[in-house]
Amino acid sequence: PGTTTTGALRDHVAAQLTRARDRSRLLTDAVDDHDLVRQHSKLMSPLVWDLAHIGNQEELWLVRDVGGREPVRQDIDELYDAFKHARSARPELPLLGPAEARRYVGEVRDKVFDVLESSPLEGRRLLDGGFAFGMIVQHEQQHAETMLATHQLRVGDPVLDAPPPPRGGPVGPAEVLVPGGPFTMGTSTEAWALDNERPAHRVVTDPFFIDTAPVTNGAYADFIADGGYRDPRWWSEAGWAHARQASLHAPRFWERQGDRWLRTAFGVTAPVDPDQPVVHVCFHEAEAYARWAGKRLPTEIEWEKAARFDPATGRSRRYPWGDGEPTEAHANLGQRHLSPAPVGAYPAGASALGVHQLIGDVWEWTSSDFRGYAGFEVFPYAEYSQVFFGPDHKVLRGGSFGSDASAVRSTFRNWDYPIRRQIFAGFRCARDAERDELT
Ligand code: AVJ
Ligand code: FE
Repeated sequence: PGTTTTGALRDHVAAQLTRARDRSRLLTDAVDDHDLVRQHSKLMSPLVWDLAHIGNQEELWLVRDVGGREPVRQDIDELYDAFKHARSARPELPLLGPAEARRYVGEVRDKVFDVLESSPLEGRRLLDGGFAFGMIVQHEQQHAETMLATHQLRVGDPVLDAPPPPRGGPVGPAEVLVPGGPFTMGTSTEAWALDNERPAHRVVTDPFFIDTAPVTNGAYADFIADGGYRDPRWWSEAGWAHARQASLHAPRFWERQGDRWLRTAFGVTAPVDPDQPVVHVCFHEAEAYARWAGKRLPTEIEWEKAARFDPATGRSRRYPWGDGEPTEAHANLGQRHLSPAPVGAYPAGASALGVHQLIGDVWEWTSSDFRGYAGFEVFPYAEYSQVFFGPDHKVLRGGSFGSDASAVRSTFRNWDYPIRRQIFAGFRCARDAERDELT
């Protein structure tokens, strides 16, 4: 790569770092100091912890490792190590205060721009294609989504604002047939892909049907009205036990008013929009709905095939719509709106097979446990992915309205416990194709 391409990459990295920081600032400047330091839910860190943790990760990887510079604040590493203190315990720690945290992340960022100026962006795997910088951009954007989830849990007057999502539209048939056979899953070429997305590998599937759109609030309300939460037939044993113990009866943030459902989002209470994808359901609720509907959740293999496989060429695309980066026309991403968009709002974002809204709107629960692909290699640290592999975490795909475009791809894998619902998670259904349905 010559100086021009390196220069262009450097500009790209700088722009992405700045965009991520603008968002962190928006999310932390929107509330007063009291709201920054307090705990809005036991499931979440205080916002001021997320902010300084973002700076600390950036310091560890870009200032110290890539830059080889002296530490900015080595004394606080332990406070902001996510493995040292549970989220619920973080408010009691001697954290940097709001002003100190802001000063700290600013100081780190100044040094990072200096490191970026002199970094060759090649020569070492961590630097190739700007990977280390891309990893830190994605880390900040992932925490921005987490901070957005904290805002959703915060009680009080609205402090965030965004235009409503675009109108819905037709999506064609309710489900499409994905042909059986091989496709390429994962990636070995995407510069900023994280270790768990690698390597690219061939996977063979049976033919299956997948819903063209995520399950809507309206459809989910039918499940509730049909007594879905009271009927153990639809639930796994673990799901039923959890639903009873946690008194689940509707998605989180829904509230019954007379004969209709209201939902509160970012401090605003309004009737549930029947055409928007359902959000804030846990894996167990998604699984129960699917069984009630006579279907099942897709595996993550099926989800990725529906998103990437182009039957005309046999190739896997980078995104459902092709290889080009997401635009406003393709997907509801980046907190541009404060809710999922109604079904059919993104016809330009449909996959080759005609599946809509795979990227953006809501994270989609899959039936798969989080595991490394064959050939998985830890890179650059085991605590990003590997320590979470196993049966305790379920994979989610596609990103939400709160995910930034830099931190979601058709290969991107998110994971969480099957009981979690504070994340922006919904789902779509799939089913096996019967022999007489194969065309
Ligand atoms: C990939 C969203 C599960 O928030 O725990 C942030 C991302 N990793 N800091 C998380 C992450 C380290 C991670 N998830
Ligand atoms: Fe983190």
